Amino acid sequence: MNTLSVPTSPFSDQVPGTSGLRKRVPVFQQPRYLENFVQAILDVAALPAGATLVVGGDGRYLNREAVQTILKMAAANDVGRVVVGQGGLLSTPAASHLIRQGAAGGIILSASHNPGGPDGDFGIKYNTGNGGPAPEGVTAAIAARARELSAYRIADAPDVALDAIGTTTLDGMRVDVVDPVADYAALMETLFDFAALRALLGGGEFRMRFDAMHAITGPYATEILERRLGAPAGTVINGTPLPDFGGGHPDPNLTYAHDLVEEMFGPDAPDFGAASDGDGDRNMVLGRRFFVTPSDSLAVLAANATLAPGYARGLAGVARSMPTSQAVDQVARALGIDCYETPTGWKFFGNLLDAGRITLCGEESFGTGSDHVREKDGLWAVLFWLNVVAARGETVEAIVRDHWRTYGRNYYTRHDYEAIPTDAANGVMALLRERLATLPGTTLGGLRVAAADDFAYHDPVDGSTSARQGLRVLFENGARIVYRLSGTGTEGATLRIYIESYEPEPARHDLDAQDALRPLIDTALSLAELRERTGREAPTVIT
Ligand code: VG1
Ligand code: CO
Repeated sequence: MNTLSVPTSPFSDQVPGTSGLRKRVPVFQQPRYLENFVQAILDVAALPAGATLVVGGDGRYLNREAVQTILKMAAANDVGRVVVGQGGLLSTPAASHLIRQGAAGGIILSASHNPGGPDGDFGIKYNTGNGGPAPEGVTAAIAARARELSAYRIADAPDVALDAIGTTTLDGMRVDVVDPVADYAALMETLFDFAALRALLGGGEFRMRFDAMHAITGPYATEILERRLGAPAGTVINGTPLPDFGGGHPDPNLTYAHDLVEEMFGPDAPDFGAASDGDGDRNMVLGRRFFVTPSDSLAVLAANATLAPGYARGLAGVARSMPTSQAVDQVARALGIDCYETPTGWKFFGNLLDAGRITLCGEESFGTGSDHVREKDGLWAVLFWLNVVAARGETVEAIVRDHWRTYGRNYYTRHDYEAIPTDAANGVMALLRERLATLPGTTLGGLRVAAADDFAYHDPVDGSTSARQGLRVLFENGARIVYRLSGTGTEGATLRIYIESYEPEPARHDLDAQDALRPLIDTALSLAELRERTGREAPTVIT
């Protein structure tokens, strides 16, 4: 054993946010920065001797170097075995699945939808043995440990060859370099009707496009959609993962997935379009000249779940993050199942999934998932949609419009104000907090306020409470305005304003969401004194 104990001192900013520690690449390039955080993770994880750890990332700039460092530190900290994706690559859902195959935990390297490259973002997070992001208690313990570190342990050993599949050893620790796609693809085959999907995609009539945005889902989508399901070559675009995502912003929404959006809204649009994000856990689904909001997507999948073999037995329950629209609540009511409302971030779904209380869950931020893993899963959602389309023999647009007729339409939008000065953002939130108590019973923009609060979540499984999870203004007609500060940004503060209204009347289902929500949007801006306090005239991104 050639273990070095390297003296170190803490960094003041190693506090995980909504999904792990995300910082700009130069921050992670500081000597000892990554090592400190990894040591804090390993100390808190306290894996039993000989345990297995899964390691992999979305391939962004620094991924390879970070994987080598983590392997050497794992060896020095008595980890028995590491399972690592070939080339150091693993999508977040694939990593979750591998952890669930018997590992004690995993370290995932990703900053998800944030840009990559030398000036982009990098990130690292710890997932526990259930395959899910560490719960708040664990991330808080990691932050506390990082604040008191005085040394880290690392093996003085050569780099591991990551490009060839097979087993090697690193200073006594076993390292299995595995195909990042194989196990995940096999899992998908157990959930969806691959015969029906093959008939749909290989039949020559139905055309789809999948935009991998030069991020991690390229190899997964190519293997599953083109090789296993027979979609024509070229179905997957931007399919080669690049360390800087080709200079793009690997965020599957109408703003950043421009190649796909142009084609899907163009003259010869395919029947189905989809995109995923940097680490493969988000999804956007489009029909021909038709955008499916992530909130609607969750509701439609819940309503049609039994059409997919993996969900034919029905749903135990569903959950959505608080800012996600209440469309899925309508479906749960109709099905007579529970619907849970959790804070933003996938880690809050873990207990509900583990306890068998829910089968499907999702977030408005293009995240949908189920109990098959403990992360949201981009390609899974796309396959689920294709399964529903194949089973119903209808277009995406027809399926969604039919859904609205049955359940009503939840008009929904999110306005992001990115990179505003932290003081201004905090000022807006403080003002709103002050105003909350005075709002119930008053009328704003013609609507009566039923309740207003700072959302707190009481986990029904472990009894923990998570407070200050977003400010809500709830109107009597079911409309809502929600304000939150992002916990994934790396520059200034990002204020997110989520706006929703419910429209049961089919004759009014054809409006553009921005038009339908305009009065509420104006109310949201004036209540927050947003223009006055930030100088911003318009949001940075609208989804
Ligand atoms: C955002 C989304 C949240 C999501 C998180 C991680 O967090 O709003 O719903 O769970 O990103 O997704 P925030 O704190 O910036 O609002 V990913 O695909 O970036 O891991
Ligand atoms: Co992601």
